[in-house]
Amino acid sequence: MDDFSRVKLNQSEQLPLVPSGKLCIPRQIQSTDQPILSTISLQLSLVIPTYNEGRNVQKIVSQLSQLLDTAIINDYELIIVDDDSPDRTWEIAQSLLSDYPQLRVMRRQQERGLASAVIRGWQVARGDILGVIDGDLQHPPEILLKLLFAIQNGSDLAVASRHVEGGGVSQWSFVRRFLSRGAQLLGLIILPSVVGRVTDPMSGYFLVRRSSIADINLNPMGYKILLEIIGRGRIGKISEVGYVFAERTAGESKVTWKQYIEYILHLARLRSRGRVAFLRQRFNFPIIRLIRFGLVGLSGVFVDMALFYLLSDPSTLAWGLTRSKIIAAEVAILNNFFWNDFWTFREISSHQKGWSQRLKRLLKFNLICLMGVILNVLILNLLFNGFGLNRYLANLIAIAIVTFWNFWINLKLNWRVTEVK
Ligand SMILES: Nc1nc2c(ncn2[C@@H]2O[C@H](COP(=O)(O)OP(=O)(O)OP(=O)(O)O)[C@@H](O)[C@H]2O)c(=O)[nH]1
Ligand SMILES: [Mg+2]
Repeated sequence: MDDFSRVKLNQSEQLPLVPSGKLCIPRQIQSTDQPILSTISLQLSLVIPTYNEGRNVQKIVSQLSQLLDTAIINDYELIIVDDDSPDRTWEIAQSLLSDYPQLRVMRRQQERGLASAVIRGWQVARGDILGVIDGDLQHPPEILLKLLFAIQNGSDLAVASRHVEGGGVSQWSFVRRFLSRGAQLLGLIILPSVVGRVTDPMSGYFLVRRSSIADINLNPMGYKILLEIIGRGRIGKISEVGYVFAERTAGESKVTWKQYIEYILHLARLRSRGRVAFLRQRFNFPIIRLIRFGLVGLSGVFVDMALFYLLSDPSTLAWGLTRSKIIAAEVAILNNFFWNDFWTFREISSHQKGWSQRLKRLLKFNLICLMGVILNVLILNLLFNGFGLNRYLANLIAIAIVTFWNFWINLKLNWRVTEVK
């Protein structure tokens, strides 16, 4: 079932259907709500995300329509994506439909958030160029034609920027300027390959070629859709056009501290994606499982240590060293097996249920761990006696190698998928 067959009808039949499922933009235009129009390809689809912009919506639609009618008449569409605003922005926008034939209005009731609103709008878009502009008149419409021109001239992405010539902010306080630049600096540190490609990575005003982002699963957080586009898209040439970010004259800002947190999480997500995806694609390597395996191993060290103390310490049971160690190690192995079976390799073990199967895995796990101990001693000896390495460093390297060995052998021989499809 594709994203467009799982659609939900809006209350008013005039409103386009709201796509659900993955945030993936189709390469081919496949809007199902207007089958006759859907075969027509337009040059530009501009999404205007709104939340409580009832006082601005008429003005922005009128300004954008006037402008685009002079440049690409009947070759564009404006898509308002409203998140069921309490001020009924969607209803006000809907009342404009008869005056503005290029306008479409989407009312989302199941999802929230600026970035996903933009993508939902692009999913029903019929244009070859996709764009976004704020609905509060802070983005000057005139710039749009320059952005369009840049794409027509070969750019994959054209960004309206406050930080190139002709750009700026009107009356921002010192604190807001500081936060904005601070966020950019943080972005440059965490994700230079993405954030460093544009002067204004926080811009919410840009155009992008459909082919540059089609068929990619987008996964943005909160506000910063541009980061997602540069981070995941196939973006070659980028152009920037300066603009002055105007002050709001009506309506309220939705920016809160939450957006700053989401921004940092988004950067982290994009960054780890790069690495994880690289490892996964190049080596088909289950990196997440290895991380889990490592964490479970760490928990085993604590179990082993605690029990070893309880059994062997003169102040507690004062049992013999070897006996205590064997028991502590075995309990740690049981602990590790439990977590690996229920967490690290959950998807695999859930297909091989039953106590006899589980017992078999436990015995194999024990055997592999035992081989791991032997390997550990061999490597330790080689590094310490053979290469003269510091004993603790040698032990650390031995532990790292053996953890990897344990993981790999367990993956290949123990928690392996045995069913034949
Ligand atoms: N659909 C939708 N639109 C949103 C949401 N949050 C904000 N918007 C719209 O996105 C645009 C930008 O939001 P603003 O709150 O103006 O953010 P900003 O322009 O960065 O900040 P200000 O300068 O404080 O206005 C506006 O058109 C908002 O109405 C949301 O959750 N859903
Ligand atoms: Mg705004």
